[in-house]
Amino acid sequence: MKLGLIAMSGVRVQNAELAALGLTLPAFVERSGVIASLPSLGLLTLAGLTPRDVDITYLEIADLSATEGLPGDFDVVAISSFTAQIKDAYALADRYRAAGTKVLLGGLHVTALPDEARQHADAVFIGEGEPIWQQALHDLRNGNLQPVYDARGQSFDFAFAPMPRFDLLDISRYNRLTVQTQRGCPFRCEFCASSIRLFPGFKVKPIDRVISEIREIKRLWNRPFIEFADDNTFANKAHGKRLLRAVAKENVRWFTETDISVAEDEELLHLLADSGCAQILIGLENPSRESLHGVEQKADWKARQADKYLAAIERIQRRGITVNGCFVLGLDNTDETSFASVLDFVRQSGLYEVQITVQTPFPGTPLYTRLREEGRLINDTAWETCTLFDVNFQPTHMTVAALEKNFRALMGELYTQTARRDRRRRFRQTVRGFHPPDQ
Ligand code: B12
Repeated sequence: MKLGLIAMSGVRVQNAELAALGLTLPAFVERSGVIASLPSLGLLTLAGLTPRDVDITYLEIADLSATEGLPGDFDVVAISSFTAQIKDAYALADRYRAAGTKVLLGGLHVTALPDEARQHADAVFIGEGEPIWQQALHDLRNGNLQPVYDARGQSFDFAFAPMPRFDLLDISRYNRLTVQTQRGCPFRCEFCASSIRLFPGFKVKPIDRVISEIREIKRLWNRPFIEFADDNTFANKAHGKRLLRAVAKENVRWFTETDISVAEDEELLHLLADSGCAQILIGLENPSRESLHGVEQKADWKARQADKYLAAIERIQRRGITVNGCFVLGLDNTDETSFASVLDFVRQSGLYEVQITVQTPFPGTPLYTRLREEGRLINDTAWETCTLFDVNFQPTHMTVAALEKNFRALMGELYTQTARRDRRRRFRQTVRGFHPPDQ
C-alpha cells in the first residue's frame, strides 16, 4: 500500500495590507521564517504507528494554487490541516478522490466539524489520532474502511506514544523540529483552539520517551533545535523539573510554550536556564486585569495574574531565558486604548520578543459558539480567515476597521529594526546585572 501523508503547511494571512506590511517589518519577517518551516508532528506520529510494509511518503503543501494535479502516486492519502487551510485541504481531497485515491482527514478542524469534513473524505478522524489509526489501516486493508473513527472517550496513554518518523523528513529543510512532552492544559481559555479541543484533560509523556525522541532527532541532525509542541509544558511543576533535569543532559537548545506561573518557582527557573532553554512563549493576552476578566473560564486565572506580569518577566529574563510575550487584540473587554496599553507594556517590560494576534473564533471553541449566538461572526464559515491576523467578528467597543487599522499600526511599532534592537539590548543588560543565588 502506498500511503501519502500530506500536511497543509505554511503561514497564512488574508488581509492584503497586513500581508504587505508584514513583509517590510524585519522582526516579523525573521519570526515568520523561524516558525514557517515546522513539519506536521501529528502525521509523523501516525507514521510511527504504521506497519513497516506500508510505503510512506511525507509531503507538505504550503500553497495549493502552486500545486498542479496530484502530488505523488498513492493508494491512500492522510491529510492534516488546521482551520486556516482546510478549504485547500478539501479541494486537494476532492482531486484525489476523483482519481480514485482514498482520502483520510483528521486534526483539530476535522474534530470540530466532522460532518463538514465527511463531504470530502472516505474517512474522518475525531480527536487524538493514536487510538484509532491502526484500526483504520487494518480496515482499509480489508476493504472495510469506516466513514468515521472517533477517539473521544478513549484515553490514549502517553506511555505508548510511538516514535515519530523524523527519518521521513529531509531535515536540511528545517531549522527546528518538534517534540511533544504533554497534551492539554489545566486552564480553559475561551479562545483556545489547541489540543484541549482534541482531548479535554492534561497529560504528560513519560520523560524517557521524550528523551528518546530528542535522541532520535540528534541521531539524524547534528545541530538540533527543538520546539516542544506543547500547550503548557510546566503546568505540572514537579514533572516539569524532572523533565528539565533529563533535558539538561542532552545538550540541545529548545523553545516551549507555558504560562506565567513558572516565574514563581526559582528552582524551576534555574533548571530552565541550565537545560538549554532559549525561549519560552507565554500568552499574556493583555496587560490589564479588567481586560482579561472572563478569558480563563474556570477561575478567571488569567485576570488574576495580570498584576504580576512585569515582575514575572523580569524574574525569567534575568536568568538569560528570553520571553516571547503574546497579546490578543480585540478582546471583548477592550477598546481602542488597548493598542497603546500593549505598546507601553511591551516597552516597560523589556520583553525580548513579542507576538500580537487578533482574537480568533476557531470552530469548536466556546468563543466561536458565543459569538455566533450573539450574531457577531462576520461569516461563520470563512475558515480561511482563522489565521490569527484576520478579523472575522464584530468587536464590542470598536469597529472592525478600527481593529484592523490599529492592529497594523501596532505591528508597525513593534516589529521595526530599532524596536527589536532596543529589546535585545535591554535583555542583555538585565542578564548582565543579575547574579543568581547558589542553587
Ligand atoms: C507546530 C505548529 C505549527 C507548525 C506546523 C504545522 C503542522 N503542519 O503541523 C506551522 C508553523 C507550520 C504552523 C502553521 C500554522 N498554525 Co500552528 N501550531 C503549531 C503548534 C505550536 C503545535 C502543533 C502540533 O504539532 N501539535 C502536536 C500534534 C501531535 O498534534 P496534531 O497536529 O493536532 O495531530 C494529532 C491529531 O490532531 C490527529 N491528527 C492530525 N492530523 C490528522 C490527520 C489524519 C488523517 C488523522 C487520522 C489524524 C490526524 O492525530 C495527531 C496525533 O494525535 C500549535 C499550538 C499548540 N501548542 O499546539 C499551533 C496551532 C496548531 N497553529 C495554529 C494556527 C492558527 C496556525 C496558522 C493558521 C498560523 C498562520 N497564520 O499561518 C498556520 C496554519 C497552517 C495550516 N496548515 O493550516 C492554531 C490552530 C487552531 C486551529 N484549530 O486551526 C494553533 C492551535 C495555535 C493557536 N494559537 O491556536 N503551526
